[in-house]
Amino acid sequence: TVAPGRVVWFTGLSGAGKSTLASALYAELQTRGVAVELLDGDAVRENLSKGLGFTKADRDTNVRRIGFVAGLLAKHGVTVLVSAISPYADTRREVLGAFDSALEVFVDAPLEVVTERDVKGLYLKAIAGEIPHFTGVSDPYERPESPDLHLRTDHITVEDGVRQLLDRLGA
Ligand code: GGZ
Repeated sequence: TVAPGRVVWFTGLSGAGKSTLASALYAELQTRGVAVELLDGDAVRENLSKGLGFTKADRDTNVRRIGFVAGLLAKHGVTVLVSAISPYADTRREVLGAFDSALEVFVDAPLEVVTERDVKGLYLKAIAGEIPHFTGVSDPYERPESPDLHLRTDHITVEDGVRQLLDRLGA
């Protein structure tokens, strides 16, 4: 039984596997009858945060908006899965700190690995200088110092990750 109203916040580089893990956990929780919602970076930027860019100010605005919506849902007992790079430690601390028991999940794969995967071809463009402020290439990613869960996605499978997440949630 997953305690109601938990927030699970996936942070990490583009291509590290945040969305993959979050949607796999989402599916698993749904089959268990848990009220769960997914706030995914891509969908959020197309809707809630349309028009925002990738400066620190815009990323912070994005992350705070996600935190606000997560709070509304969690208040009603919904388990909220957030998938967003959320690269700045101070902003994560501020937003996650507002919850009683948010889990910070560091979805971690080395830059060489995500560059190699380059699912969307963004790293190639960023390295060529075609995308300014690209996280990990031309923009910072501040690694969590003490995440609740640290998943090395170059070493574990999605199933392993989901198992560890369910463990952490007490499910
Ligand atoms: C990082 C970028 C950028 C730049 C576009 N830097 O892997 P994706 O493609 O599908 O997810 C990334 C997404 C980042 O949005 P977030 O809302 O997660 O970022 S933040 O939490 O920092 O606000 C990536 C794509 O947008 N993308 N330009 N410059 N990622």
